[in-house]
Amino acid sequence: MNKDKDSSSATSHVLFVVTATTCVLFAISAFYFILPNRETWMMDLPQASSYAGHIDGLFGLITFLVGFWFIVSEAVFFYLIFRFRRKTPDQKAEYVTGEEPHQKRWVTIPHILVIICDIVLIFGTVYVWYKVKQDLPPAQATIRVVGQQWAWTFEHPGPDGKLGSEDDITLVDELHLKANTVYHFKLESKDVLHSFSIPAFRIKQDSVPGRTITGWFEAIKEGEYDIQCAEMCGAGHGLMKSDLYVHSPKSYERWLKQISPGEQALAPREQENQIALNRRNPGKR
Ligand SMILES: [Cu+2]
Repeated sequence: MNKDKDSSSATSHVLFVVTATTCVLFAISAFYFILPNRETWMMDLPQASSYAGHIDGLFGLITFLVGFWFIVSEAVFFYLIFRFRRKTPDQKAEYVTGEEPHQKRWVTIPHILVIICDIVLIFGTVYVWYKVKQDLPPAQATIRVVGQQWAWTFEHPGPDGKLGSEDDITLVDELHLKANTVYHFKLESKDVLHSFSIPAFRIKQDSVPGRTITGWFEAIKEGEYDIQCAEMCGAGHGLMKSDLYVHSPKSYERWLKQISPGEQALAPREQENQIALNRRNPGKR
């Protein structure tokens, strides 16, 4: 009988040690991978817009504050489990009302500290929200973005630099921007809700049928990035991937010259899709 109790208490000790070690290792590895390098913790996503660093800073702040309290609370939790474990086989659990002042302090003090952290987070959030979504710096160029099932159409200003004129360049699933230029985007939807998302810019904005939503971004790193729809918009939602090219001023001029002004050009991927469709339905055009 006593042997059984001894072995069950030994098992619970082993379980306790294994669980505690796993939690500690998990927390340490999470912090090891997350904190040293911001671009690493966002899974190697470059910070390609002027406000990407602000968004990442906010994520970092949330991770740090929540991570800190996670580690503290887990440490206290495991300490209490260990400290008040059953010491003799016939020991009964004690009923604690939690009404004594020294017991209430375990709730009130952490509560106040967590509320202070919340206030810090709210200030950070409002600051970043204002910067990204409410403050609209003057536009150096404007583009029109239209979502539909299941593609994005991008209208770029042509050589005259103005949107809504004859030389506009319309592309499907392909957007070209000039680096270090403040763009306003006019976002629309032809059918259902879509979400215009450029992860490298840290921007995500719903497009709503019947509304034109204005937003902004400034690309600060040249390169090729993904654009995707971030809202389930129907069976072909997964096909709504587009390509973003951020050019240097010279390469933008070159691209502008290459593409015939005013022509409704199909992006290469769209041409491929059309070819694939024709192959599948040879009779239909
Ligand atoms: Cu979608």
